[in-house]
Amino acid sequence: MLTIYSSDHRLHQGVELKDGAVSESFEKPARAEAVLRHVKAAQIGDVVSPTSYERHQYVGPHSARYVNFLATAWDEWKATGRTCQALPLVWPVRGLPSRAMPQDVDGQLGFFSMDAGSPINAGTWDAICSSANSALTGIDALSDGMRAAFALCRPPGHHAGHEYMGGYCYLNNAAIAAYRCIERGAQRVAILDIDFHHGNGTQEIFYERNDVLFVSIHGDPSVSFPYFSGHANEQGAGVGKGFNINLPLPRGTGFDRYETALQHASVAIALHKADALIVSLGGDTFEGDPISHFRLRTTDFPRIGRFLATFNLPTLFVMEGGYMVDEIGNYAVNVLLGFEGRA
Ligand code: OKP
Ligand code: ZN
Repeated sequence: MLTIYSSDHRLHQGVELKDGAVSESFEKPARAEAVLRHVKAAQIGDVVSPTSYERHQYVGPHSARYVNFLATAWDEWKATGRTCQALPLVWPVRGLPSRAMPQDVDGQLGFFSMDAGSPINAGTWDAICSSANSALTGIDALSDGMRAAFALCRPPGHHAGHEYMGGYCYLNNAAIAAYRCIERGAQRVAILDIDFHHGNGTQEIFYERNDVLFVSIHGDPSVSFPYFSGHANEQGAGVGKGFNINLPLPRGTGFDRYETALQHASVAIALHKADALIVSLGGDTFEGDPISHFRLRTTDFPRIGRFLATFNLPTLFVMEGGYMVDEIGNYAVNVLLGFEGRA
């Protein structure tokens, strides 16, 4: 399987607010490096750098003004005399009357975010472009006839919505790939999100569409991030009604229950008659993940991969979360090896 990876992800190293203090983000460069090491050790296939794409490839899934904000926020922040990372600290929550875009960067940071989990620094824009471009390069390989590819994206993307960043995400790599897939001629695409966290951004972007099916298996949002999205009754709207399927599972879920959800997902994906499958792949369903609450074991990951292979679709794997750095590569690559029938 072809892997697409750029070392430009290292240009982005974030902070997060944890236990009342600023600390190094769980979403750090060592994650992608660990996955790359496992890709090489398992000899999963060639590793190539992403092609570069114009910024308009991100517009559609995202608004032009949001993409422009991401591209310019660091310079705007720097121009105010600050050298620390830029974090949002105020949000237009329900009850506040204005939805007008503020003029200064502090206001815009809140306007274009869902939480303070996506800091912006000097290298963020280049890193997030390399991540999105990896997904675009992967989907182009599929459109050219390849059976499967692995976009080793970092930062992740599935929490990023049409006009907001959050949850370590900025550009929604899977959604950008799905748009491209349709641009390249696909009629229908299915996105299966198997990161521990609900892919709220991907859900939002395709909520009113019937050509892109979104199915997500994740921790019940009543007790898990992102809290405000991911319930089973969010089923899509307008012509998209029925084309958004959330399968929330309780804390402590192990493979038995997980497998039942995977089977539900596979039935929906088969009915959709998709031309391609995009898998938002997280390693944070593992029992040892420091910020997640499922209990999948090492041997469960190849089983997931073997099961996904039975869908018989051109498949792009897009890396999302997974925070047990020493192990994340192991789980991600074990899904791929299972998919290829090698584990
Ligand atoms: C991103 B992905 C942890 C609080 C939660 C955000 C989690 C984002 C997960 N101290 N922070 O879906 O893996
Ligand atoms: Zn996650």
